[in-house]
Amino acid sequence: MKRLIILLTLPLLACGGSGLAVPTITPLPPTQAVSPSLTDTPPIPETPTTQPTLTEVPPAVMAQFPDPGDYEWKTLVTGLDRPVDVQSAFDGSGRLFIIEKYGAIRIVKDGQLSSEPFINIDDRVNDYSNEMGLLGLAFHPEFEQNGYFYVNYTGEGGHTRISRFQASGDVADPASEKILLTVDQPFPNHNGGAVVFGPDGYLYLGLGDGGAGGDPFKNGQDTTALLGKILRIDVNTGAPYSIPADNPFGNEVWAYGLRNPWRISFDHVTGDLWIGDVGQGQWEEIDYLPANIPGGANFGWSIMEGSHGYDGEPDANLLLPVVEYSHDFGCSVTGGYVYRGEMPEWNGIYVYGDYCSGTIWGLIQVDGQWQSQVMFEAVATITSFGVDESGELYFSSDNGTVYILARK
Ligand SMILES: [Ca+2]
Repeated sequence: MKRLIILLTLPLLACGGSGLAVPTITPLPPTQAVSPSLTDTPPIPETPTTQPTLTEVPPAVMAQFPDPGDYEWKTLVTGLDRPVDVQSAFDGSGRLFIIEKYGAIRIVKDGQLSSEPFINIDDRVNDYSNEMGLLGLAFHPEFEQNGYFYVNYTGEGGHTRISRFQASGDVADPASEKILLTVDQPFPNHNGGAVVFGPDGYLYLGLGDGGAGGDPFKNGQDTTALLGKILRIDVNTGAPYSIPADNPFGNEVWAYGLRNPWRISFDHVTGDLWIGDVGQGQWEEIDYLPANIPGGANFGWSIMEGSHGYDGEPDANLLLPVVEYSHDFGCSVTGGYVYRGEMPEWNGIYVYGDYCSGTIWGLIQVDGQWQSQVMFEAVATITSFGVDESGELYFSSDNGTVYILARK
């Protein structure tokens, strides 16, 4: 037991900016006039096979931010046990699915939290460390017909599992599990967690660099390793899946150089990919990959932490973040979503936050320049954002509550 405790403690000490590792609230800076620092539109990643096509500035993006004073985060439901993800099945049912880290998924419908879980797999979820547990959820694009959904959790030995389950109505059978992929985790932290279907129908997975601090095995830059990556697999062919022919390295890897991509999302209007990559000790970053860019983008870790040299110096092949903020403003970025709901003044704004400080920013691109602005401060700890079938925006908090963005 003593050996286990030492193993668990070291990585957290060695890595102040790790995922969900920092339990305390970081005080906000005295003034909120300072915005996160911005970089210009990122360079196009090196193209392994075909010529890239940069999309124009996404359509239907507001050129300015709404007055955040006109909005608030209203409590949707409370009393959850460490909710870490909010997802929709997009099956017309209007249900929200809330992950509880220990291993259950709960349904919220018409603002009511169901007493019976959608599924509970705590018998196989290993959540003995802060960044471990049931971490991510995605519904198959044809969920309404096939009932398939996919989860990312840490299981036996703390290793990552990507599994498929099948639902019927408001319940899913834990015995329906089909394990698609297991990835060994050398340390308890930096497990990533994101599971998202892309507009191309492939399943994208966010995996961290394996943990400890400073990427000791240099997984981020190793395109043969599955850690420190965005993976892309075809779950509709092959057994249990196949590798798309246009993956850049002949394996599951789609993009690399990531430290802990806890949350990623696609804008369903533009097809752009947004990544919140948790920083080491100083810089939290948002990465952006325009639609139709070929695979093989290198987001820099551990050569770079944000736009700053870590193991090395920047070069033209690295895709630097479109926005970053220092640990004066938080401790661990929680990637969000481009708002596509019913409030037109928010349309096209990418909303992201910080787990510790509870600060929530908006991010837009105007005339090719990125602009980010503090929209809300210290709402609550932010574990994940989520959207419903109408595109309305939510976030979950360690305090057991799920909030929805609404006009006052
Ligand atoms: Ca980076």
